[in-house]
Amino acid sequence: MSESNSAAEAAEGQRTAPFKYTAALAADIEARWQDFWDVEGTYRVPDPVRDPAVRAKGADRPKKYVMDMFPYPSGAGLHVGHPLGYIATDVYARFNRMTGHNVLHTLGFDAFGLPAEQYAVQTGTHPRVSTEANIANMRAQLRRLGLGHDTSRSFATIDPDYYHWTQWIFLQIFNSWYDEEAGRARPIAELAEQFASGVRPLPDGRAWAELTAVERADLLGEYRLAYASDAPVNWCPGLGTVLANEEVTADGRSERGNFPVFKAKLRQWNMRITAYAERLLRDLDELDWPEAIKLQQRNWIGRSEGARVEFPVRTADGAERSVTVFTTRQDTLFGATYMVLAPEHELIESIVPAAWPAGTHEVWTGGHATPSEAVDAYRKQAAAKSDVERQAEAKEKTGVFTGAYATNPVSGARVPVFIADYVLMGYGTGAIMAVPAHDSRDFAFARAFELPMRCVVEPTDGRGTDPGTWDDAFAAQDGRLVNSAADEVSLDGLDVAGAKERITGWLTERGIGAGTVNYRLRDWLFSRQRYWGEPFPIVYDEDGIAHALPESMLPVELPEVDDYSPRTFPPDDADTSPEPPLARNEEWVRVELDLGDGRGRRSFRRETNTMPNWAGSCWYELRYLDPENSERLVDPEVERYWMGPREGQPAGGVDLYVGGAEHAVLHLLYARFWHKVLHDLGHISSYEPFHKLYNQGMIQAYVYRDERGMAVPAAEVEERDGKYLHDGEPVSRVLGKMGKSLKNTVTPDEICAEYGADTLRLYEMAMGPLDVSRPWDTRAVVGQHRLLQRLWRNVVDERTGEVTVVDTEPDEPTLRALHRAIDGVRQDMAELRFNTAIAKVTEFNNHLTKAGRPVPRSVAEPLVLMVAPLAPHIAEELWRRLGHDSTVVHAPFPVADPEYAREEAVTCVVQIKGKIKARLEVAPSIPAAELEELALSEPAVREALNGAEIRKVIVREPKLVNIVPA
Ligand code: ANZ
Repeated sequence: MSESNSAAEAAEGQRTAPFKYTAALAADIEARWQDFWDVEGTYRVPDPVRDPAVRAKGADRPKKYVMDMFPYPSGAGLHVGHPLGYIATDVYARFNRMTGHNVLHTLGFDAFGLPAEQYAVQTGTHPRVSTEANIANMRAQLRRLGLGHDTSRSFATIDPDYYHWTQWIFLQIFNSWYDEEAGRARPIAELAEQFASGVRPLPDGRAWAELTAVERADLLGEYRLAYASDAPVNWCPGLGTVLANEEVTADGRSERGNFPVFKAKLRQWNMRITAYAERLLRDLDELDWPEAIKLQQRNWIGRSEGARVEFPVRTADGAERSVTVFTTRQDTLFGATYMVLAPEHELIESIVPAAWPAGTHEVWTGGHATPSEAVDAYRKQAAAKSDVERQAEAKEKTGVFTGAYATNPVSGARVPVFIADYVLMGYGTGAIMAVPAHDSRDFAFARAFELPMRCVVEPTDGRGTDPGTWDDAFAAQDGRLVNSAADEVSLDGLDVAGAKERITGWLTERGIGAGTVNYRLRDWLFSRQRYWGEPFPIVYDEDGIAHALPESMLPVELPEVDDYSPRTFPPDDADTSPEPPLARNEEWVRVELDLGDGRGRRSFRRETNTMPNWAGSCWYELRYLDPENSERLVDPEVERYWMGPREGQPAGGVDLYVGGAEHAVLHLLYARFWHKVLHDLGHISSYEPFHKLYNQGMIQAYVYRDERGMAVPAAEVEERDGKYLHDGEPVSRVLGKMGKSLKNTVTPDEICAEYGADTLRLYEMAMGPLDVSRPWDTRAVVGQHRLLQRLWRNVVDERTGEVTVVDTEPDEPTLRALHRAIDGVRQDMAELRFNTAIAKVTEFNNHLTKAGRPVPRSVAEPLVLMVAPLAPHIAEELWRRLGHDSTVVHAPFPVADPEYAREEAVTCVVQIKGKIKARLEVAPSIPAAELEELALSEPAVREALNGAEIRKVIVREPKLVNIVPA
């Protein structure tokens, strides 16, 4: 539609039908009701715990807590793809309000993070200033969509009132340890007490009283759920910060900025999420989440059952030591013909001899004169690779002999010890027993290094037991054990499971091994060298001991600095270390405080790292419940009301959480972890944050590119005879993301201006099933606008503006159509099938249009009510025009009369070889399979068949089934 055209049309329309539903009328209606809802506080969620009046009235009303993954307030604002999920949750929340639920729905902002900080670095604008401006802009964009949020509960993670509690939670985690026996977190003070009283002996056998303050702090640090350690971390000199594993790409670069990332030993904060591995895994079973997301979490946690086995080894100076390996195939112990340590393994230094042992194979030495030379060279080479590169299946196996031998504990064989990069330090024990006959990587390595192989599980594919003749390892676990007998123990003849059990028992008895469970999950690196994040509530004393600040000193507010950027370094200079921006503000860093520990005022240095931007989103579901509470993070009774465990939701949690599938592991795992710690410490009753998770699809957009491959503005592309032209030149079209750089952004503001928010909402919901990605098509939006125009016309006279409904009784077909629509729409809405709900509303509205006006009030009203969750503004307007003086938002959703909702039955004839044997009354929409089953179980049919075998059944649903016996 060209502009002049639509303007002319509008003028014409204004003359002939001044009360037609147009963009102008929609704009008027929408602005008016949005203001009204604001002023009236229509969406304010009453607090049923604190407010006795509400409690009395709403005691029997079920609650519904609906939540979106909150947005990062980017400077670019929203495009039409962003609100897909927000509209969906809004429709769902509105539907639930109308079906008698006490609904909590609001939206905050996840506002710490890199973009604002980078913008600050570039422009000198304080991140708070730009972030708050972005939030204001986004709020305005969202308000225009008519989202029924309780805005009084909204907050941003950068609000000191909010991060006060983020810091408070950090303190709870810091001040806790995981008691394996109790299976939960407990206050660290209780552990210190156990040490002090002797109930729990110290690992090194000393008495607690003998320990210095630093030693005590170090020992407790080994247990705390938040702890500082010198672990190897991902250091990115180009960004000037360390990164979590998840922020590093498969080829070892930073996700953001694509700079090289190095492994460096730095003192950093970590969260002991690994303590919760088993519970994070187990409790997935209690959640109503997409299987795909559960699977990703399971894989991320990566539970492996196996054993630890000790292999004796002699150090270069003759001392007896042992290397512990982790294996999932302890049954193959007799087949372990060599060992591999990760290049970073700490034992290497002590076992490398001065010279190559006599008879060392030439390929084992890598051409180096001495073992230590070989090991040093190989370690350097390995340090430059990412874990993913190192583990690539297809990669040629590299490594080098350490010059040392270990002993296979069961066969007594002398096995050479190698280092190789396919063994990772961060997994298991960083050492493996290599079983080339039954592990493909070991097989490839053994072939390359001419190492012996021993078959210990008889192949079931007929290849024989001589690995010398094989092309690959026999990794299947369905064979029987062979070549696995020693004086003390034999596994021969057992199956793999039996062999695992026997050998594990044998190892355990001798104290040289034990069954164990290993997890792929790593502790969570929790500090960043950034400005725009939550400061840690931690100070260090002169001995470098970390102290938690007392609660009364929270929040620790972000101080001002002159320069927001962390110091960055040449991207490939690995020998650098991070310098956080907060460290530059000496006045803030050095403090004199009385921590209330009886030691009076002392000098401290503040922690200058900040928390990663995942922190704020780890617990926001709790703060929406009680956003103004200045005494506690959330009142326990309020939490119990909204999130507590109940029937069908044993772990409790938000009733519906909608967001993108890209958050499958990080955010959702971190949030689950924090929630569990808070639960263990008695602060909340639920032990999972999100009961039901739903991933909405993406709104995609066409990207048009010219011959040079440059994106051209999508809005300027014309379609002619199935070809796409820009400035007369042909352009290609592919489906992609929506974004500024692809020049295909459509904003909700544009669509609201052209059609109104109700049309936009309907269009987004009608595009397809919510969990499926769909291409945006601006030209199709008008279809939903026309639906609203027809709806309007069924109630309001376009020329006079008068309501046209009448108080006559609807005819029977109309009643049937109405109740079928109500029945279907109700089910669809409850199951988030908004596209089919819209189809049913459309069908019914068309029925009314065809049946001819005026429309009886008794069908117009339920129609308006059915539309209300989807298009709330027009529904509110029509509802009021129909004479109601309270809001449609809380009006009851219509209930179908089963008498009319029942589908009229049709008669289906059942034939056998073309002869009619029975007649069935069935629903017209009966699926073929169901009809077939019904026909076959019909007594008359069974009698006629008399047990004969059936060759074929022809179903022409709903009217015919023809059975052809053999
Ligand atoms: C001997 C063996 C024989 C193995 C065999 C496999 C097959 P998942 O299932 O992923 O836990 N492994 C252990 N630690 C490793 C490390 N740090 N880096 C690389 N590989 C490591 O895999 C466990 C198996 O991966 C272990 O079992 C070990 O090889 C290897 F026929 O031990 B196995």
